[in-house]
Amino acid sequence: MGSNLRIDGERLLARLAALAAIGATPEGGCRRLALTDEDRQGRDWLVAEMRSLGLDVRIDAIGNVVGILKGREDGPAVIMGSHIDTVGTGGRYDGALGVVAGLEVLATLRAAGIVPPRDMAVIAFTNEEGARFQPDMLGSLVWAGGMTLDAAYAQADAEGAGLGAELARIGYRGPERPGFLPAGAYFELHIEQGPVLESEGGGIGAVTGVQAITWLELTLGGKPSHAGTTPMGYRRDPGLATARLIVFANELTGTIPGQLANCGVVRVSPGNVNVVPETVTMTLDLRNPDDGGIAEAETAIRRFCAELSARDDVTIALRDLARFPATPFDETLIAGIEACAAEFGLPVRRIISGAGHDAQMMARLCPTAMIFIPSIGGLSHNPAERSTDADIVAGAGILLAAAWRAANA
Ligand code: HGY
Ligand code: MN
Ligand code: MN
Repeated sequence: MGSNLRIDGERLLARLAALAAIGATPEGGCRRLALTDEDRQGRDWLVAEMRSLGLDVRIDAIGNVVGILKGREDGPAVIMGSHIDTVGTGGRYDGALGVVAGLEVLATLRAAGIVPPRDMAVIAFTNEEGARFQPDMLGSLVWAGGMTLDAAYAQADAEGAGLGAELARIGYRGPERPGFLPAGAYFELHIEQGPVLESEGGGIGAVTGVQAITWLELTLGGKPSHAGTTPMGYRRDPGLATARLIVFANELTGTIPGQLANCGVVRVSPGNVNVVPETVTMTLDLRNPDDGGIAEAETAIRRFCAELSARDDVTIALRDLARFPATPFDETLIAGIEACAAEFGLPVRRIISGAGHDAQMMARLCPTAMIFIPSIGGLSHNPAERSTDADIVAGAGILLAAAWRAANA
């Protein structure tokens, strides 16, 4: 058994389309921000699909949705997963692919009447994106014991809505203890979200690990004053300081090898055209494959903030939103993915992940690996995010083969 098992591509694509219809945006993408009604609808859909497959459906206290195919014996489960929440301008595949493909693997085993040696499961983790509540990968971080439930529940979005209250509001504050299902191995199928695989003619990515991520929130405080009557030399302008900080972070990417920097949020108060701002809240998303490099970038930014505060006579307060080290994946599982791709006659290459993933957290618990398929144009976190049906089906086939190999190891 095993080598002749094949997923049902049409069934997989139909489920992906059904999920993409939930929170669909006019631009052709998806908007299912964590713990919104759209996220709840996606969760309800997933639970119904899991139940239709006869899986044992469990919801844990941080809202992770778990579908379990019982195995013959007790023992650590082979888990597949990802997330169904999206960023505000999300696409159809980021996260959804890994959850729906995991479902397809279990559906394939069920349809063949196969009982795996030990439990196999698919998990949709809560709030992977970190777009509404920080940090990102929050549900898998709690699952892996890296954040307490109390700390997670206390997170609030930009409007002040609490994570715990929102989880209860949508009915997904479940009874299970996060991490209740012991994991023997974890696999995540995901779109690459970058241009590498496509630029090399396509194929499968055997992901070697995830780069380090640091998210900072900076609150800059000045003095609100009239934009027409206040001489430039008298201003304490956090808006100007913010602009200087964004340029500084960007220039670091030219001096620190592998360094990336993004400012995705700038909230100005009072936000009136004719008022020198009182406060600006901004975020910096720093990434680097090397822990030393990202630490160097953060140190430089903190030092620049001290200089900027004196220069522009503004206050600058920093708050951590996320901080995750570079995370390597399991060599045996990576080699297994390469072998599965070769058996399917698919080109495969090793690749590091630029994006954060729930696999980054599951790697704290068990041998973990990811499978990438190409993103058309390398585009993601964009409604135009697309992958070909052929790559989607091929990726899910590798997920089945790799997970089954691990289940029988
Ligand atoms: O931010 C990330 O890399 C992921 O999309 N949450
Ligand atoms: Mn993702
Ligand atoms: Mn994402």
